[in-house]
Amino acid sequence: AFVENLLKHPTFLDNTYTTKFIDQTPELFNFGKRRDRGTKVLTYIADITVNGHPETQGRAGTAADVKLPKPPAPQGEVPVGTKTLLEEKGAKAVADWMLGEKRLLLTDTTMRDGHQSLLATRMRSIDMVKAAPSYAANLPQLFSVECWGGATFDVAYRFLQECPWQRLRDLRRAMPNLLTQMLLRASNGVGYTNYPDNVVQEFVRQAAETGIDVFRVFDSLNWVENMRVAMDAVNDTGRICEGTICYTGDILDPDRAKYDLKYYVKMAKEMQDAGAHILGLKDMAGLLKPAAARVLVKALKDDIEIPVHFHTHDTSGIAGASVLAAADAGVDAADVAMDAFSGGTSQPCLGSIVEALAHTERDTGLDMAHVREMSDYWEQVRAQYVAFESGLAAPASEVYSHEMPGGQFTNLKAQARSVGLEERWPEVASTYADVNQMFGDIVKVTPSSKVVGDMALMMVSQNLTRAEVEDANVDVAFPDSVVDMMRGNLGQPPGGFPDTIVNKVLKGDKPNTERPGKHLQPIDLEATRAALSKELEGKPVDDEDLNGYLMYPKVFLDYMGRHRTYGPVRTLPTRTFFYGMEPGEEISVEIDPGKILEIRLQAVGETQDDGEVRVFFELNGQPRVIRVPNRL
Ligand code: BTN
Ligand code: 3PY
Ligand code: ZN
Repeated sequence: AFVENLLKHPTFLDNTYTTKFIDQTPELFNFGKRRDRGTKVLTYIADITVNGHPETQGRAGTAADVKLPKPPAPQGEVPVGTKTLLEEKGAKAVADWMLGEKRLLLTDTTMRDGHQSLLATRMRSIDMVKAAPSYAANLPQLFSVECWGGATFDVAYRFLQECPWQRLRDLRRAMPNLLTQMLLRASNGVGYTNYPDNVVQEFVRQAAETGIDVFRVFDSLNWVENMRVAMDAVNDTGRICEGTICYTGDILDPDRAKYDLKYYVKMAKEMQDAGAHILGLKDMAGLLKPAAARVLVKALKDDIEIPVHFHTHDTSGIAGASVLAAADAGVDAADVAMDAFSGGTSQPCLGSIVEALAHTERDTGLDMAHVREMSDYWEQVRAQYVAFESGLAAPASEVYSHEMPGGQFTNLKAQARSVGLEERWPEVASTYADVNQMFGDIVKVTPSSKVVGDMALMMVSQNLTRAEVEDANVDVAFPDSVVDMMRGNLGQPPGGFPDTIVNKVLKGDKPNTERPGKHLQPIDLEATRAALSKELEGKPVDDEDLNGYLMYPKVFLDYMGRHRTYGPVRTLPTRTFFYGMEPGEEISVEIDPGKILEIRLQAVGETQDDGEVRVFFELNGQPRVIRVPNRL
């Protein structure tokens, strides 16, 4: 193919060939460009079949475990839902409607926090988009479907080789009557550090345009000052702003007085004054025990006028009781995950909450037959991702001592394992709690939770105690993320960071205690678009791609590079994506709406002298041979 490209190149035909020609003409190597998408997708399948997928290698699970999941059939016409109300009457009307509902309203988190917390965020779009029409038709009583934001944005590009915007567009189209919901880390966007204000604003604008209705906005240090840019941007779109307080500590414990009832009620009022239509109560680690939930929700309902939406995690096994206590105290909405994606570090079980409240004042109105059908589908979906299961087999009451968020707990455990600290997990957990105290007892949620985790792993691996870290005479090499946070680049926690640790980390440098965005220059969006287009060899850059690049420049470019080689691999069944194909196997791939590729793997050849393997396919009945390197 190289020679073919070379011979056809206009410069070569022109006789202006020089020895520098190859160096100056990198597009010669862009074989991808000249290939059709069918060939690209076959190349991907061939590569995975021969070499395996780097993400599933050495993990539990085989192709034989994985069957094609079948979603329940949508019943009848698409009924009116919450999205209909937003479109007809606006965001404030949705909030007023929530206040008037007797039912406990439910958000289904399966497509976001459910798999983020249980399967390292690895659920692929195709498995979600297939379920969406059944959600629209069969579960119109849901308040919203959380399906975007948090870690899903990054993981889509980085590990799943798919575009998060396309996922949102496809879900939006398939669920026209339901509110879509995302998790937004305020000035940290869907990333791990503060972005310039105009990047945050542009991201929110695009998310609304592509399909988000409810924006749950939180700050990882509960700093209201640092939430206004994102909240204002949401309100500018006319969509629903869920201004969110993150819950930590224990309001019933006099020893944790920093985060007491007064603290939360005050922040809730600030959220209301800042323009929130709904108050989010985000218990990311699952620390809000039932008795405390009753007290907190009652106080919030007494003192603020906007509806309250409760989010928790079932890490300790008791979150269902907290949701029921909150419902009893008058909470307007709660987050739950479909049965097969619930429990453990995920949300409490949707079906069980529906059943628990049936025939009571807070009856959710959901149809259990449809819930069960949908959960059956999700069970089949979950079975496709065994390679990403964390192995957490039972409830973990230890969460009350370390306070790790649901999404981080199993992740940090895996990280500890990968650096050989598996047996020392209890130390990692208690050091995490020590680091929290050393940092002044802070809210721990992405990205602040990652900083605490980085510090804890470093201390355990280097056998450092808190006293040693704080000792001015002991030299400590702090992780970059810790230095960044102490400089003030994630903002300020209530009361600020303690001087002892700031001085030690910054070696006497002064931290910035103002809002980080105040000091970040706005990005020139059009110049960035032009530079990106050049980087992509002239490919036009639309607003979605520009926003992807602004959040994650390197991750986005790597994704685009692979996309040029492998094409729209998001259309492959999950089993094929992670395990390739078996000889004799046939799959159908809808590469475009209505355009279906029938792919049959005939045989895999021996590795040749040049290290390549020929893989024999039939594509829509025509024989095709693809050569891929054997990299094993
Ligand atoms: C990923 O980034 O890990 C997922 C995308 C797939 C990368 C492809 S899989 C085939 C080829 N082999 C590799 O090791 N990487 C690429
Ligand atoms: C995220 O930011 O991804 C979270 O889920 C925080 O709880
Ligand atoms: Zn969560």
